[in-house]
Amino acid sequence: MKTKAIVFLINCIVLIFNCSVSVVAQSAMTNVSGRHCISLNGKWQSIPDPTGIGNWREVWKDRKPQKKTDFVEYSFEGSPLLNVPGDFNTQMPELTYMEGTVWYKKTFTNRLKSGNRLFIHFGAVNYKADVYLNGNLIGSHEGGFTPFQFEITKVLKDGINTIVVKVNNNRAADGIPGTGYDWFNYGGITRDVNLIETETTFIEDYFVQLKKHSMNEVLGWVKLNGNQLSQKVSVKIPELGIDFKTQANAEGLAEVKFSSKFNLWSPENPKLYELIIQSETDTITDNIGFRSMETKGAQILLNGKPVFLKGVNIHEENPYRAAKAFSESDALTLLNWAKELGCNFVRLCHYPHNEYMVKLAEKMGLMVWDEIPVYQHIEFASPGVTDKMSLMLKEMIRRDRNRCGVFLWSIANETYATTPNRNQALIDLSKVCRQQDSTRLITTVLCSQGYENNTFNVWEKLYNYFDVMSVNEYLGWYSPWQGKPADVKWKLVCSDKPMIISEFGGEALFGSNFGPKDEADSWSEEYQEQIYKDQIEMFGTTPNLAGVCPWLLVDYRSLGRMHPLKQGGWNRKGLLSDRGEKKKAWHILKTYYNGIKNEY
Ligand code: GCB
Repeated sequence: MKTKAIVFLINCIVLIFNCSVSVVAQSAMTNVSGRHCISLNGKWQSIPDPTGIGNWREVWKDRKPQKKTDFVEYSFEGSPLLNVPGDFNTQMPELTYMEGTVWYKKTFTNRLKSGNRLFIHFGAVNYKADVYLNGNLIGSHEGGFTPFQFEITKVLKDGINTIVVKVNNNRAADGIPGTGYDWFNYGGITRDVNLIETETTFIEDYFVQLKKHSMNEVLGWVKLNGNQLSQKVSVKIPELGIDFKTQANAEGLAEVKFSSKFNLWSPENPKLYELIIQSETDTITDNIGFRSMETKGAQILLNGKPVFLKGVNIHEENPYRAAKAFSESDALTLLNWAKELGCNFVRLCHYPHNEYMVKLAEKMGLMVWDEIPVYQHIEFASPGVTDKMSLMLKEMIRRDRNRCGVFLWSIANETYATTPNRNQALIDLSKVCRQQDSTRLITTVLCSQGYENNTFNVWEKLYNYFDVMSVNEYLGWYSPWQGKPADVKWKLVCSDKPMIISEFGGEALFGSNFGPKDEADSWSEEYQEQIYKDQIEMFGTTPNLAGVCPWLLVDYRSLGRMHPLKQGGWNRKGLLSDRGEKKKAWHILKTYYNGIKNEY
C-alpha cells in the first residue's frame, strides 16, 4: 500500500515537472495557404478526459501492452473519431457542455525531402494545446483563436510519426478571455492543421502595404528564416510591371520600398494584385490590395475620402449547424448575409476569426475590424495576463497585417475602469499595437459611460490613446430611452475623434409578435424593429458618427441566455434567426444602409 502511495507521489512530481517544461509555441509563418502544405485535417482519434486523469496516465505516450501481464487503461484504438477542424462539443452528445480536456491523436508518414524543414501548424486550438510528437512534448500554446507552429524537422523519425494533442478549454481567471463571456466556449482543434515543408532558408514573414498617409508608396519588409540569411530578395507585381529588388541583412530582414499608381482597394472595387516574393531559396505568392485609411478630425477617410462605416457584428458560428464556423463555405454564408444587408464593414468579434473569414471579407469588399478576446472581466493584474494579451495581439497582427481589408485593430471590448491595472495595460497594449503595425487605425471599446437626462456621456480619457472611439450603447434595450431619440445629447471626451457605435440592438424571437410591442419582455420582432427605427433616428443627430455596427447578424449560442421560452441558450439579438430567417429589424437596417452613399 505504502509503495503504491510513493509511486503515485513520484508520478505526480514527474507530472508537474512535465507540465512545466513545455516549450512556448513559435510565431506562425504567414500565408499558410501559399506554402507547401500537407493537410492533417480529417478524422483524429480522441479520448475525452473530463476528470483530467489522462495527465497521470501519460496518455501522450500512447502506450500499448508489451507483455502478457501488462495492461494500459486508455487507448486511442477504438476511441471516438473527431473531425478536425471542428469543435468537440457539437460532435458527441457527451461533450455538449464539456469544459475540460480531450486528447487527440493523428499519425502521418515522414516524407520530408532531405535538407528541407518541417513545421506543424495549427490555425487555432481552443484554449490550451500541449503538442506531443512520438511521446515527447514539443511545445504548448495558450489562446484559442490564433495560429501557432512548431518545427519538427529534428525530432521526426522515419516512417510513421504520432502526434498527440492535449486540448483543454477550461475557463481560467487569468485566461483571455477570462471566466465570463457571452458566447459558447467551443473547445477543440477548431481550425486547420497542416504540416508545412520549407527550404532550409525560407520566407517566414513579410509586410507589403501602403505607407501611412500615402496612396502610392509601399513601405514594408521581408523576413527570412534559416542559415543563409543574407540573400537577394525581389518583390514582383506583374500586373503593374513592378520588380523591386532588395537585399536581406545578416538577420534576414530586407526592406521593401517602391511606388506605383495603384488601382486602390475599396468596398466597391476590392482590387487585389498578385504579388510574388522571391528569395534565392524560396518563392511565395499572395494577393494583396492597397488602400489608405486614416482619420481627419471626426472623420474616417478611405483613400482620402470620408467613409461612413455600415457594419454588422459577427460571431464565428454557423447557425445552421449550431457549431463553430471554420471553413470557407461557413465564411461565405455569414459574409453573403452581411453584403445583402448593405454592409461595407464587419466587426469580427470578440476574437480573431479564422483566416478564411478575413480573406473572403477582403475579396468581397468588406472592411474588417479584427479584435482580441480581452473581454469585460479580464484580470489585468494577474501575473502573466498582460504578456499573454500582448502575444495574442502580435499573433493576430502577424497573421492579418497584409490584408488591406483589415482597417482597424481592436485591443479590447468593454473592460472596466475599476479593474486594477486596466488603464496601464490598455495603454501599453495600444503601444504594442502601433509598434506591430503603424499603418492601421486602432480602437478599444470602453464601457464606463453614462446616460442620464437623455444625455449620453462618453467620458473615459483612455480614448485619447486610440484613433477611434468605439461605443456600445444599448438604448432601448438595456437602457430605456429617456426622451426622443433625435434629442439625445452627446458629451464626447475626444471631440476631435471619430466615433463608431459598435453595438446596439435588442432581442427578438423570430416569429414572435405576441404581447404589446412596446414591452421588451414580449421578445417580439416589433419591439426589436422599433429599437432599430429609434436608433436610426438618433444616428441622424449624433456628432462624430463615422459608422454603426449593430449587435448582431445572427442569433448565436450563449449558455448565459437562460429564458427557456425565448432564448434557450441563444442570444436572440440577431437580425437573422438561428435558421437564417430575417427578422423585421433586418429590413429597417437594410433600407437605412442602402440610403447611405459613400463617394470614394
Ligand atoms: C455587449 C457585449 C457582447 C454581448 C452583448 C449582449 O455589450 O459586447 O459581447 O453579447 O452586449 O448581447 O448583451
